[in-house]
Amino acid sequence: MNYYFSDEVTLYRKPMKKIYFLKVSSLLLLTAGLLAASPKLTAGSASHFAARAATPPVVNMESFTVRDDAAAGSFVGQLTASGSNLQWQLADDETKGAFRLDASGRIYVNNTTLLQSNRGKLISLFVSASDGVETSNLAEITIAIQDTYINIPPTLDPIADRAVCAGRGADTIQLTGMSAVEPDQTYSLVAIADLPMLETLQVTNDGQLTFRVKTGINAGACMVTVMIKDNGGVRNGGQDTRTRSFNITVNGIPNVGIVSDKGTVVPKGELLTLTASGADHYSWTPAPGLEGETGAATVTVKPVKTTRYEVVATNNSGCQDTAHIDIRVVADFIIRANNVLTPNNDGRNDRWIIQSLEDYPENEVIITDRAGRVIFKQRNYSNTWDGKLNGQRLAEGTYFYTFSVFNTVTKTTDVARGYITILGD
Ligand SMILES: [Ca+2]
Repeated sequence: MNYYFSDEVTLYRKPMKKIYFLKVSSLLLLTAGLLAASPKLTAGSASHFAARAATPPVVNMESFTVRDDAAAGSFVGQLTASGSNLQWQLADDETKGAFRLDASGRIYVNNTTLLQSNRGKLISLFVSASDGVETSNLAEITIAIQDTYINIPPTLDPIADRAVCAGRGADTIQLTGMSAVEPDQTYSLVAIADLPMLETLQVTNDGQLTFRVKTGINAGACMVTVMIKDNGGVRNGGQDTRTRSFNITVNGIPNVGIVSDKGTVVPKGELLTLTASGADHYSWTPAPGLEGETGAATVTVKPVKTTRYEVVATNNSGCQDTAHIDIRVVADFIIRANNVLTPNNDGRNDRWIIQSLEDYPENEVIITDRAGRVIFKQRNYSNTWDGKLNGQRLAEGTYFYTFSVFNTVTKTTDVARGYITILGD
């Protein structure tokens, strides 16, 4: 057997291929051992031997390319070497199994997963060819694994425009349709607004978009753009992003007021008209004394006790506010006075006496008979009426009084009504 090693053959090109170096070291040791044992060989440099007889095959240094999406069994290339009746062997494969080499020197794709995991790389196979007598040196064959991957852009459903009412706190939109498309990819979401109208704008990767309009912004609109980005890259014309935009419109809330045509302090049974303003639609809340239509700006109420009337007001943009008005019903006004007169000057019940009259300054007394004729009328009454008209005693019977006094607290006139019976001796 004759062996030939040439200094010109660089077997191991890359520093990373320590494993091959080790293998070749053992190969060299093995070769050296064989050489030492052979009586045909002359002494010489360990790496430089002269051939005596047959020439071993020499593998042609070739490079091949293969697409990363090639199917298992796809033909990659045919190796060539000098010599004939060659038997080929694969000594090592940098991909640990993406390729196989048949005995005739044909390289095929062996494992697509390994092939794809090496996409974009230039990998090495180490091969040798034997003619049955002589075996070639190990030769490095390089294969460029083309990266043909085209990333499909991620998906995100369109996002509907959103209208919000000013000063209403945070709002949340659930985004839908997020996908990187390729199952081995992940994605992330970001959102930006084109105008500085939002105090917060956040989107989580599960699609919860939250925003809050800045305090003090009562009207306006901005456009929010959401971008989904996957990790598939953009090489070979692929796309890794998609954007969706939508508008946020801020509508003002109504400034609602209520007025009463008779003020807010009324006597029991008073009929009032309440009118709300500041919005486009109104809905009065049912309450005692509120009757009839409750869906108009104006309602009539007849409270029998102090009552709060509330209205929900909505403007045409759908923003609402509420307002209320408290109608205070003053209690019935009662005076303490004798309701019997015996005008005989005996000192008892000779005059109509109102107790604590000094508490009612600015009063007026009117006394009528059954027919409604005014018998007596006096401003600032002083407990003097003696049941007489023009100095003559009135006929026995029932007479009616009206005692009016201006209430300085309620700014209304309190009226007490009752009857007085005039008896004879
Ligand atoms: Ca994708």
